[in-house]
Amino acid sequence: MLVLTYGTFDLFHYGHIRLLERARALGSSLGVGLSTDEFNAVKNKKAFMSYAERAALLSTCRFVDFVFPESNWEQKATDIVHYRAGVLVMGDDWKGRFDQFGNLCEVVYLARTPQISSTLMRAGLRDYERERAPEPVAAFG
Ligand code: C2G
Repeated sequence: MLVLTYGTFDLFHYGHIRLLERARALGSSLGVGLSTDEFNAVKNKKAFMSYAERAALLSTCRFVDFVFPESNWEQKATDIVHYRAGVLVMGDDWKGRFDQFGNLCEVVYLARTPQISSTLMRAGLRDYERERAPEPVAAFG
């Protein structure tokens, strides 16, 4: 049975991997609707990595069988029917938000992995660079 999930998956991290692993375990294959750069703008999200980069990373993940573009909120219904998905999985930060697809397939919300997110990683990388930045050379004069 096919499982579907959706997201931006920017700066691919173990929170994403744990979600994908548990989603995949609910069926026999997993498709990921990957938010396009344009749809991220609709979601008020600016991904660090392009759609192509995020798709390339996701495709290396052994829990993912295929990746397709997520361009809008509404396509989940047509995707579920088109791919004959048996389960829609999302992290529980979305709990309740996709129950309307319960008439097409099972909707499962999985616990989000704490203390990791693309936002935290960006902030952490900024701090890391700041700590490593060379001491400014004192201006002469
Ligand atoms: N996630 C998680 N644990 C984290 C971070 C993310 O379980 N520490 C899950 C999210 O709950 C989501 C998936 O990983 O199910 C992808 O997360 P994002 O890339 O942040 O996706 P999001 O912006 O929530 O987009 O139509 C649905 C949207 O496209 C979801």
